[in-house]
Amino acid sequence: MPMKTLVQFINEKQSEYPSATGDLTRLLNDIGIAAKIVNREIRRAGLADINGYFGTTNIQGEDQKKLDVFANDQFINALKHGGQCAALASEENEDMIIFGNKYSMQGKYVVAFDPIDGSSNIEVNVPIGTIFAIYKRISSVGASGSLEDLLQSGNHLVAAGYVMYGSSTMLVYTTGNGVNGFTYDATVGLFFLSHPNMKIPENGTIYSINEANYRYFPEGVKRYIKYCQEDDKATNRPYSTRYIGSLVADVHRNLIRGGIFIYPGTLKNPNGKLRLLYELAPMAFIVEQAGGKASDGFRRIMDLEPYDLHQRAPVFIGSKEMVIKAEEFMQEFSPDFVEKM
Ligand code: AHM
Ligand code: MG
Repeated sequence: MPMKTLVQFINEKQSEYPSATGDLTRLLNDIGIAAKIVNREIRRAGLADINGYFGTTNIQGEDQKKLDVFANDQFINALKHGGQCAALASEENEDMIIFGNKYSMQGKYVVAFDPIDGSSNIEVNVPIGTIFAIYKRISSVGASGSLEDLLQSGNHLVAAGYVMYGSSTMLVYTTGNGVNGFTYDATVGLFFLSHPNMKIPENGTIYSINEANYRYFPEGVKRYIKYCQEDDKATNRPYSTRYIGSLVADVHRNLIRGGIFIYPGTLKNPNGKLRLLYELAPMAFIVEQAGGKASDGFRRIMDLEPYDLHQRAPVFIGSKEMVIKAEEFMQEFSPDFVEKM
């Protein structure tokens, strides 16, 4: 059977919309090219001098790894020279980057991204990822991009996706019409459609959470964990724990197998750890498009209004029935927790 490439698939989708200009197609293709370059470098990690720290810290106060910096540069360059993107926000840059060249100012879109998600896993050869979120700008085409272009809720996402650099490299994306996954064939340098129309099981038996923070969890999360660990044949409990520590890889596994990923707010950090704009909103869009659910325990992640590029939010994301159950525990045992956010 002939295999469809990512570029062919994107072009085919565009042709279903007679009014489409091809700008989003070009933007997605540019992201695909940057992903290939980053993938090449990741595959050489350990051989090339790409492991380790760069000697700087980012806005979150985290040490930047060489690969964080390399990947960030690749995506910025791809977007800067592509001409479709007027401005961007990255985990690695405190402020948004506005492309001042005339070409980019004509771009209709802005992009928020996390160039390397799961950085702490780089030197131990565990899957890492890239996450991207594409919004249509609010400011006029031809003018400079503005902060309000990026501070839009997930409901305004035009497209979102992730790249997972795992045992194989995959690019998974949605434009709001289902989710499709592509696997990279390094021998020909192309992504091929391998996971058409991905659907997350409504229920699963995996829960993913960093349980080391248990004593700081809200009561609702503590009770939900106990629920996951109880014996009950009818609901296949006890569930299993799987925690990679790379959001992309944990969510990707749950997308295929069924499961829930939780990074809750804690008594120490009421908004949790993960960032709304370039981690949670795009992953929520993908999971919802695959039939799953993503919430902060009370509200849809997609409904949360960003006020800061690097703002954090708690997250419960994955199989619909599992997220609904976790929300019930939050609402019953930690109803005041939403106020802390
Ligand atoms: P990063 O983007 O700086 O790598 O941080 C995000 C990562 C997620 O991929 C992962 O889910 C989480 O941080 C793990 O955090 P923790 O080590 O606290 O469990
Ligand atoms: Mg990240």
